[in-house]
Amino acid sequence: MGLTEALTKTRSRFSNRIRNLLGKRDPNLLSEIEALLIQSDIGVFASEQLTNALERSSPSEYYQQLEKELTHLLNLKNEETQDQKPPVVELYVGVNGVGKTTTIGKRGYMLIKGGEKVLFASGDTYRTGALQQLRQWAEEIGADVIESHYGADPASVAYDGVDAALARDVDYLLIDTAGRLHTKRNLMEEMKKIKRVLSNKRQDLPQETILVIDATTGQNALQQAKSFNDAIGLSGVTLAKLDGTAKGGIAIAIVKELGIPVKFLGIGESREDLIPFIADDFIKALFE
Ligand SMILES: Nc1nc2c(ncn2[C@@H]2O[C@H](COP(=O)(O)OP(=O)(O)OP(=O)(O)O)[C@@H](O)[C@H]2O)c(=O)[nH]1
Ligand SMILES: [Mg+2]
Repeated sequence: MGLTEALTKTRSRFSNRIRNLLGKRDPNLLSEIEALLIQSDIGVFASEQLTNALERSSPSEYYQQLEKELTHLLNLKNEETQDQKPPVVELYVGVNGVGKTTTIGKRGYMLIKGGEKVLFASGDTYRTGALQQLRQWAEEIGADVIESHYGADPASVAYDGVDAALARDVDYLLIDTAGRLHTKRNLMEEMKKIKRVLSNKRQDLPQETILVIDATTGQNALQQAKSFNDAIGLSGVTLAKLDGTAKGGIAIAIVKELGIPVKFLGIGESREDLIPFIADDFIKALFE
């Protein structure tokens, strides 16, 4: 599945409805457009800004103008990552069932295809099934996985992961975490501890803290991004399950309202189904 196909529902909710709106001679056209933009999950802030930008054009130019402004708005946040010293440690966090483990599998595949050596570590030690799932992904794509055991301390698994990555000369260490704990321990506290242990190990670790969110949950996903960012600091977001949802506009709200870059899009369940987020492509697919 490609991006254009994955965005089918989002596009029909967004672009088609805007086109319909533009076809009508509505005296309140701009406020109708603003309402529609907000309903498309792209956020109040971005919607207002976009509508204001339209005021300078005539209605016949609105559609093109919207596409241009959206691209502009998203590109503002596209920053290049600096040279990272290996192993690059990517910590994946998020509430249960959003797609963390699957994202790691797909991301590993993306890296291995690019010639990188990849190691997985499972910080989800609360379920034996979680370890098994990550091991299966490692086997499928040819990544290494460090053994961690049911009940082990996730922070110590992360610590051992870095040691193993250094010893084996690995380029990328991808760390999976739990979405729900079986103890009363707070998920955020646990994530903080993992980050602390990593940065004590080497100051620049982890280079990436990536929140995985489920695109089908819309505004709820935005709220999760805000809470995780406030609690542990995020370097990026992966928007999983973009295929089959009409709520893909949430990608724009995350960048614009929270200022967090969207790094990857999950567009299916197989190993090929993770793509880098490129603002121009995303907007183009949305307006196609
Ligand atoms: N359609 C679709 N399904 C996805 C995508 N990413 C993950 N899934 C599915 O979502 C379900 C949950 O994925 P997991 O990777 O197990 O989620 P998790 O966040 O690791 O879950 P926990 O470990 O229980 O917290 C699985 O059935 C995945 O196949 C995606 O981009 N598209
Ligand atoms: Mg998992």
